[in-house]
Amino acid sequence: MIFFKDGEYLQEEQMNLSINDRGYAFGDGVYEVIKVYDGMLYTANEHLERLIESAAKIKISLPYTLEQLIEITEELQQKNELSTGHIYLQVTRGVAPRAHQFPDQNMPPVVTGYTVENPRPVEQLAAGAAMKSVEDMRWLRCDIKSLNLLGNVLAKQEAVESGCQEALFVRDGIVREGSASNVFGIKEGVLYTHPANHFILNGITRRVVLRLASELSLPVVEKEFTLEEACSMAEFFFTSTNAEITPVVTIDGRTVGKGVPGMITKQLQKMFEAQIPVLVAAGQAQERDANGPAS
Ligand code: DCS
Repeated sequence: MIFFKDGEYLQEEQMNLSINDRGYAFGDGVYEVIKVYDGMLYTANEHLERLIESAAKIKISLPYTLEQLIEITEELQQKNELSTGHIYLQVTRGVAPRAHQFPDQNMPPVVTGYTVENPRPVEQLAAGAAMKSVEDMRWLRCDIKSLNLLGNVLAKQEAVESGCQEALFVRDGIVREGSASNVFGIKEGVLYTHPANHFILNGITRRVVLRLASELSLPVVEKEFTLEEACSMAEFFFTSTNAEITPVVTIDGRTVGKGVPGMITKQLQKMFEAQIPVLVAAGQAQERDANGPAS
């Protein structure tokens, strides 16, 4: 595995991270997870723009332009021959003796990255998942993709311990998002999701789903809804870079809709697959094979 650190591509044993890295001491940094399908980056621009935005929101000035970040991401994919999986990029405020305030001198941020091979979760995409509601105890800047994930970690653990695949954050009675995903409900032909404000991360997959809904002429309402309303939706699903569009079949053990992935959810999954360029190419190849050699 080849890692990226501050402009260099290194073997694991060459990776040298400081105990005084503010990411390690305070979780003082931001990160991104970028999907790769069959060796091709998916929505990398959006992810890297969000990385720059997240860094700016916590007053870290990234030492790379968007173009340079794309180059780093591509290099990591190529050097590790990553087929299907993701690229993890992290930026911390840098290295300085431990003190809460920003370091006096302008420390350069520490930028690191690596790749992870992982297949699409095809079984869960087909069968659906169970969610468990958890009190949202995170801070109020959930729009920042911060390294501080304690609230998310504890929520996910609670969900897993109850035999669920994902946690459903509820704050002030309102359903916000998953521990590492956004959530959507469908009722009477309308798609509902939480507005993109400081209570949630505006997911890149969320944005893709909103585009697909508009292609499908599916009305979208971005507004708050309660846990009770979530449970009474005809269909429910969560979205993320790795989970794509995962149907939800139960919330807190209560059946959602018919207790199987919903029709519109399945339609959105199909459209999602169709817009992954490589899957489109593979589909066309299959069609060509079925129709005999191309003329
Ligand atoms: N909300 C939270 C809290 C998340 O952590 C994530 C992604 C999302 C929503 C969905 O965003 P994307 O659609 O842009 O992925 N979490 C990343 C993570 O930590 N691992 O994989 C994705």
